[in-house]
Amino acid sequence: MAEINAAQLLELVNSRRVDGDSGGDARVRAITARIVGDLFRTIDEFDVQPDEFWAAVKWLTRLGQADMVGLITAGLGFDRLLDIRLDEADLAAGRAAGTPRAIEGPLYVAGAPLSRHEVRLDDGNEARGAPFVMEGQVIGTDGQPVPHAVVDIWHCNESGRYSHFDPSQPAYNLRRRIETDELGRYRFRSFLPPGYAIPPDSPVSELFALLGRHGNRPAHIHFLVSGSGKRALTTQVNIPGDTYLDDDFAFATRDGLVVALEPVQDSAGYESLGLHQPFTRIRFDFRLQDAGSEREAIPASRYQTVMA
Ligand code: MBD
Ligand code: FE
Repeated sequence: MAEINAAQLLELVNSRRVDGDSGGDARVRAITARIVGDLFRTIDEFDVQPDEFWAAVKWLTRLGQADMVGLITAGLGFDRLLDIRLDEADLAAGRAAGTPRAIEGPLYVAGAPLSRHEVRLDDGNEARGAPFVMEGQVIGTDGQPVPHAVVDIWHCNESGRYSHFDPSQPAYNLRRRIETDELGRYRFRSFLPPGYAIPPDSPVSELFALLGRHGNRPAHIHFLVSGSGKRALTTQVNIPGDTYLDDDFAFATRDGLVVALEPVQDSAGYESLGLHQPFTRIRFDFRLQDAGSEREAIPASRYQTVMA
């Protein structure tokens, strides 16, 4: 092959294929071509040296080996970007808003134990911090309750770590699903989780140090809510008062999702959750849009490909 310059190389990389004009997938080819072109230009513009390039490759390899790619996508804004784009598409389509969506994050695990109406996420362990109850209804954007909806809940432990990804915790620790009652009601008891911090001494913390950024998330609880004929909703609530409420490394704080904490003195009616003492309550209703298709109603994690 003849000697080629950088522009000719890029053209070759992006035009090669085995089957004449028919090989491969047009969309994948086009997106790959754009990304490769952008990186060629970046290397040129910043005069990236071989040692820098290979250090970056090594970093990506370590990032994948540590299963931390999902932390980087969140920290560089991609997760929130996809939500912003979905919000814009909803607005353009005139779809009723309902409870705002918020990023799933990389720490969801499907198949959490399922209970009816109420559950304790803290496994009856009283030593896990001040008790709190979160309760409310799953409703439609018309305000009508959604009976037998499923509220899938996950939050971190006292040290800010999530079960499954932290092998020291029991399976499904602080992960539960609740099926709402005939009035669409759910309630659960737990402790108020702390915020999250990216693991120190990790590929993620290395990059964040080089970017001069912190890797903290404010205290939050995740939800994946679904119900018959409704669009499945992935969201989070934030607990007020956190230092990082408006400085989330994942940019996920949203109006309407910062809940109020209500002190409750009288635990009457909450005995089935083991409460005989004052506790903190969060009241929150999940307003679900109508599903536009069967696919939209399926409570799928972001990694699942759902067939229509
Ligand atoms: C989390 O707990 C989280 O929710 C996100 C989005 C990223 C890292 C940790
Ligand atoms: Fe989280």
